[in-house]
Amino acid sequence: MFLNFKLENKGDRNKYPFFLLKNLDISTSIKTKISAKSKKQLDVFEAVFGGSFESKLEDTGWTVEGSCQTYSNFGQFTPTDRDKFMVCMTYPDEKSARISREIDITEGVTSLPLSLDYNFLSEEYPGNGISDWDTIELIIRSANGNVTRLVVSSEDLIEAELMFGDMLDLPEGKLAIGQTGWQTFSRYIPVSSGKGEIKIILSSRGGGNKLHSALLVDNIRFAD
Ligand SMILES: [Ca+2]
Repeated sequence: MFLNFKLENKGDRNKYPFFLLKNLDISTSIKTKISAKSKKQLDVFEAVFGGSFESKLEDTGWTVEGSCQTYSNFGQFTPTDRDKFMVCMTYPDEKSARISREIDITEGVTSLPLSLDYNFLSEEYPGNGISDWDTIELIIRSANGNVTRLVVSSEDLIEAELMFGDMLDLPEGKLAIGQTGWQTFSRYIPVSSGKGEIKIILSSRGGGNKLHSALLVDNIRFAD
């Protein structure tokens, strides 16, 4: 006979999940296995990680360099998860903007399913006649020093036809841009246990007009 129980925590830190077992006669032993990537652990992690950017970046442990902050809306763009999202930009003529934070990987975990939603906006778009290209990077450094670095440039995205021309509707007026639209990035990242770091960087090579480039990010989670 097999009995399967599913235990889930939907993200409320103040309510611990529990089973109430009553009048259950089990004549054989019960084996339990709580995976290192269990839903409960992931939700608790999310509650302290601030991956949905609902609070000020500094209040949830993110370190900010350059122009990155949380917004309820940016131009016509709104969050993909809950009420706020994060925007880094290189307005008016900065070379880079980045956020980073420590991640503490549980003993025995060698790979993390990392997902996030992003939209890359850039004035470096053929329709604008600007072509000095900007890049976005996602860097995960493990406690053992291993680094996973994923980079994509506006040039790569335009060549792959993954960026399309649009107008950014700012309070000061409309601005011609290219954008990827909201995309979900999802990948298993090799990690080692201990304290590592996650870093997201937007960098620009040349000058822009008004916006230069912006990277919108929401819903960083450690789940498929
Ligand atoms: Ca959010």
